[in-house]
Amino acid sequence: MEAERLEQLRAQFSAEAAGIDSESAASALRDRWTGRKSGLLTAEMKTLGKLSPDVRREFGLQLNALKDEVDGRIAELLSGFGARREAEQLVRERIDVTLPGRRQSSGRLHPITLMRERIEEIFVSMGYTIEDGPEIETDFYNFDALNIPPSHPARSSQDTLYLENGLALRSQTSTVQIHAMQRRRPPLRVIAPGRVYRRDTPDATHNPMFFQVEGLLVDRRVTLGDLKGTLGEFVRRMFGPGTRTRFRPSYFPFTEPSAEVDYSCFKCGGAGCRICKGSGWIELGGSGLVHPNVLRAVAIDPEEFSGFAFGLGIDRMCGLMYDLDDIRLLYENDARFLEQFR
Ligand code: FA5
Repeated sequence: MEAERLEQLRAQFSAEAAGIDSESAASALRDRWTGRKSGLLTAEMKTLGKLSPDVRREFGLQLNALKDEVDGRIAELLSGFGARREAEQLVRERIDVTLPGRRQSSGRLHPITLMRERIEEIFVSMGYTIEDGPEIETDFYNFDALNIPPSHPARSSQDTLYLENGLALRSQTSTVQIHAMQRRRPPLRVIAPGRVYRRDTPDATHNPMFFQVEGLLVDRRVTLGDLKGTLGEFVRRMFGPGTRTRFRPSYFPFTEPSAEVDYSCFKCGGAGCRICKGSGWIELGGSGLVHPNVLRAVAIDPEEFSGFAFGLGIDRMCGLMYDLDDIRLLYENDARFLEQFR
């Protein structure tokens, strides 16, 4: 009777185990057969107490053997499905370590910064130091000390951006000439790159805020020849050894004599092209010998000392060098534009 019951249970378990097709079904099978509370074999064990001692021992041994078979089979099923799940997961989450990594984008120096650094390198190698000055100035630095008379149009609010209390944004780096001569006594050679502000209407060659670099050298017996030699050397190092300069008479209140400086086009060498608009020459900036009144404003004796000064526009240099159609691009902060410069 008990032997029959055992065979029946074994056959039933085999049939159920054969139909198991998932890990969760295998877990459910385990609960159904060996679960502590309501497992079929657990219930069968509980009936042992009602049997006679001889039958109980025999049936008990066989029931335990069946339980071992059931446990073994269920463990086999579970580990089979577990292994399959792991294998599937490995395939699903496979990482192709041979794929190239994601490119990290790093910042670049702004074209104005690149140009300023090239200019600084050239002048520093010629013994110049780099000077700095405020962007907000009083009338003394903006005009008086630079020999700009009270009636001069540059003082008008149409040209200069005034702030409160008579202060104004500097419209040229020439203001740093005054600071430099107040800070140090001659002989001195400085360059001063920096931002300047003008009430200019923006267009392809004008920004209301742009960069200039000022140069100033004060010593004994400085001549126009020194100025020409210095700017000539600068353009040769900047634009190539064959670059020539030309000086055209001009007027600035703070220099006498004054000159506009041009250099031969770096693209066509002077033959005439799109960059130089067919003239063969490109404007570099203003220059001249420091006016005696400017030296007097900072208590330097013009009988003993003389000097030269120049002021160059960095934005336009940048525009020409990088062949930009419009220098306003420099301040639009479009990453696609800025990424191109090194
Ligand atoms: C001056 O600013 C004088 N301070 C230069 C100078 C210094 C003369 C020392 C003598 C001695 P100017 O206004 O020409 O000069 O300007 C110089 C350069 O600034 C120009 O050649 C041009 O390259 C640049 N520039 C002028 N206005 C603008 C603007 N709105 N946008 C971009 N660049 C400009």
